[in-house]
Amino acid sequence: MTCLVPAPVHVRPSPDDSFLITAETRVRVSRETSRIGDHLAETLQLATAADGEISLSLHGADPRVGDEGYRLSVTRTGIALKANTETGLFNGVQTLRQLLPVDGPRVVDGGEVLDHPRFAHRGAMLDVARHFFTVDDVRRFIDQIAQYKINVLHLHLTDDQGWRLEITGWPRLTEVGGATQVGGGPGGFYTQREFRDLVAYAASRHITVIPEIDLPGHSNAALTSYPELTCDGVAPPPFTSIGTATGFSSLCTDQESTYRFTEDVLGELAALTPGRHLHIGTDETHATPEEGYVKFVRRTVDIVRQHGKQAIGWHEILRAGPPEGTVPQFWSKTDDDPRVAEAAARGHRILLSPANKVYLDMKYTPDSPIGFKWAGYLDVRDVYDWDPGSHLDGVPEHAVLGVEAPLWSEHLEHRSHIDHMAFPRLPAIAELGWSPGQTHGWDDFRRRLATHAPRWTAQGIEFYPSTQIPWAI
Ligand code: TNX
Repeated sequence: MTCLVPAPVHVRPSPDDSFLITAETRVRVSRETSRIGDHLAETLQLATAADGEISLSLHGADPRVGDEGYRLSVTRTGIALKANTETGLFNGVQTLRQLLPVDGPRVVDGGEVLDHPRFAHRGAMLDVARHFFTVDDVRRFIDQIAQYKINVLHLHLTDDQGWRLEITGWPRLTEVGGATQVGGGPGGFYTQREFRDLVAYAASRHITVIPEIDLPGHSNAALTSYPELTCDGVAPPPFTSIGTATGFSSLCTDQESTYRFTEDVLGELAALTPGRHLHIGTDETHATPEEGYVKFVRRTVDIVRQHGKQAIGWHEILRAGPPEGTVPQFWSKTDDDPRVAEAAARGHRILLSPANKVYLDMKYTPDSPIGFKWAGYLDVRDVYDWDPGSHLDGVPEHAVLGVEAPLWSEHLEHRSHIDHMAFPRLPAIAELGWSPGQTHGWDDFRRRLATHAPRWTAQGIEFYPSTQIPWAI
């Protein structure tokens, strides 16, 4: 029980009380717990039954566990998992999986765990625009992150180098805009059906998808597809370079055709998205005149609201003075941003993705084979050792919606690159989002993290063996 990541709120190990799972062990389920019970039984390759030693229950959980937490108790005679919701049970199952040895007899450490999250939003972002990743790649990523109690997958679906989601009213977005990527490869896109399936797959792992359409900048793929979105009516050529030069493209904010486009795209996106949030980008708009930016963002936030959703934008969105309920996603390297602090004081919840702490596309060290370094080298300790509750001046813990780790894909060509950049850093960031501040401690964390390497290997995750982690013990 002392190897869990993220660290639980309370753990009371009782080593003499361990439980041995055998082929005869049954998962006891009722009608209301059958979905999670089936998931657990499948994971452990056990059968379910009306009676059994491993029980799941939606009654009698400690009220402290809230909507996402759980209570797990392991004794010599069985394992009992209690929660108030299916999501709570799912999170408890992830803990239970970590209590099982990777191989050998399936002895589960005895004791009690009481657990619930620190922040509501514990996210990972995958950029499928710069390099396209297939539905299978994304499913695999979902399975990887769900184990660490990450509950949001933000998909960066469009950028200068590619448009990755079918929009039925605007087919050239994917026919033309989806047909390439960084380096000039063939790119790709998700049909609406594939996208719905992905959203449903994530939901089965209790993960909400937040789709991002990056507007009005980062839009070269759209402009290439539809010249009427530009101010001069001339379609620019496709952009396939790695492009640290960002912010050069913009939708024409003075034309009504732009707003018809935005309305159609966000309308279709809202219909595909069960979650509350649509991400509208709004970052790095150096090619958009300020007045046009403010007008565009206000209208676009309004469109999102008319479709019953709330807008998230990179924190530049605050320049447009968006209404309460709009979530700014902070991504700078500074720990002092007066505009973000002022928004927090006005009641906005802030999503934290500080580039110098959680950008998973940064190199670990100067020797890393891939990645940027503009926000610094980020080894495991750099991403772990900071406090989201006091990181930004004037943004107290209660104003923090959560923590999200972006994985930009300019340098990521294969799924093994996702593995390399996300592991072991993403579990460290997941712990910042879930675990209470008083469990935080580098020495204990690195010891716990080290024990996860055999799990990753068993799952085929090609992680980076950082020299900061004592892997051998
Ligand atoms: C900045 S963060 C960007 C992305 C790049 C990333 C590379 C943000 C809102 N914009 O467009 O991919 O840096 O690290």
